Amino acid sequence: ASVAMQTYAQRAAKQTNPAARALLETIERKRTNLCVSVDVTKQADFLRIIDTVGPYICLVKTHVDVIEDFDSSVIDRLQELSAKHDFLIFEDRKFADIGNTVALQYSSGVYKIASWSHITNAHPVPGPSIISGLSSVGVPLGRGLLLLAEMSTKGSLATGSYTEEAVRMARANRDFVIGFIAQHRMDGVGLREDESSPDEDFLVLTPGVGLDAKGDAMGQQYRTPREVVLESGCDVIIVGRGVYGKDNAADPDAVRVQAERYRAEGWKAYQERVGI
Ligand code: 5BU
Repeated sequence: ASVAMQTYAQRAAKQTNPAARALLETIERKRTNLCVSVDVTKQADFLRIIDTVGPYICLVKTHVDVIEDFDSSVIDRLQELSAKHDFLIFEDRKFADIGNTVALQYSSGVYKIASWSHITNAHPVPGPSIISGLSSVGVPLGRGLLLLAEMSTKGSLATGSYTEEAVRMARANRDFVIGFIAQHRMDGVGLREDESSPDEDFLVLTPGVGLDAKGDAMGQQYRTPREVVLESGCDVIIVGRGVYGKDNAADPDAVRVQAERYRAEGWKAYQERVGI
């Protein structure tokens, strides 16, 4: 069966990258393909939202550089919540520089991302050297990398041959590149005429997911969990404001209700896709 028709458990068993395997196992164990993106600026809001959505997610996505009162205790608390609720961590850093620089940005500085984030991502724009730089830090730690093959925004330039080249770069670095941030499945994308279809399983994590809005005032575009998982074959739905609202202080009950709702929608779309 094509990868899109296999269960998360079947796919977990075949993964060689530890972060990819752990993510698929977590999805299967908790029966959730929901990743919540927590883009808030106060550490108390950040940690409260994560504690509330924890039971319903496989993965939390962070932008730690937007937290105004950041200190290293935020990471300690985040790791405690990851253990308490059984989810993985994805810092959405979108690296985009030369190999030497991204290796430093990934390992060092204030955030030391590689030391706590199971998964991170990079723009393919610099070419394969960005993967070499990041993998020198991430592979020894058992981390996984997603390449940004497509974006959810209006007018995105990541289309066509750019997307195809991103997939080729991933195919050449399977020890570290576990998949993509994209809007569709990428299996077999970018194969040349003389290349046979490889037996490959790339994870596709998809932002730009919302049930109540079509977009925002700054170019974001939303599709439903059903469109993303069932029609486009993506594996994980990434939801931010759809879960915690525009108001960071939203009460935990409202946040919990939305997390349960997106979890249920995402899982139903997956079950329909694989026919279980
Ligand atoms: P939202 O509140 O659900 O719109 O948040 C979406 C999150 O996903 C936000 O953190 C973005 O930085 C991130 N994102 C995105 O929206 N679209 C993309 O193509 C990529 C990332 Br890549």
